[in-house]
Amino acid sequence: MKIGIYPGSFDPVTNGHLDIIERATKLCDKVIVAVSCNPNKNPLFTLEERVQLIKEVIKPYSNIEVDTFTGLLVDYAKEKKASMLIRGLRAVSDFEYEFQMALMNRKLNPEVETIFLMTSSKNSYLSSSLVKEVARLGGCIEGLVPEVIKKAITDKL
Ligand code: COD
Repeated sequence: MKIGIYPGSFDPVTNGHLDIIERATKLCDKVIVAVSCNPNKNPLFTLEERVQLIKEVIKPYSNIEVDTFTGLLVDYAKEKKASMLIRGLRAVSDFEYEFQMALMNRKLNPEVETIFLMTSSKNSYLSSSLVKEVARLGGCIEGLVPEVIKKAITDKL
């Protein structure tokens, strides 16, 4: 069974993340969306809220799990018997960070391969941070996140 892990902060999940999740389900028998516990990032949504929101938006799919993890991603991948780490790539600015992380993860555990999925053009400018900033300043986030996430952001702010 091919298990892929899509790790991230997902604060909150956007249409860009969802597109990657959906496409990853075609490459893996099971996709685990793994939400990082890193508290240093000062997230808008708690870990539990982020998990719950992802669960809401992945309801139509049967081969996706949502989980949380602490510690090293490669250790979590080993524990879950995953052979792939799925990451999304937007502009060149993502590349340096993703490249460094992929090489470090491979050094830590050569058994796990990082697979990059190129963003869809309609989502190429989309990030959780920008969505939160636009919402905070009263801008329209219609079409950038699923309806349930839009409501959660509005309620939170
Ligand atoms: N289109 C396509 N892809 C997108 C889009 C979009 N619009 N928006 C985001 N993405 C991609 C990102 O490029 C990323 O690949 C993924 O979606 C998740 O994004 P984020 O921002 O929610 O998550 P990150 O990048 O903050 O997650 C970082 C991790 C939590 C994965 C990382 O810090 C980690 O692995 N931490 C665990 C500790 C560890 O093992 N450290 C050593 C790593 S070498």
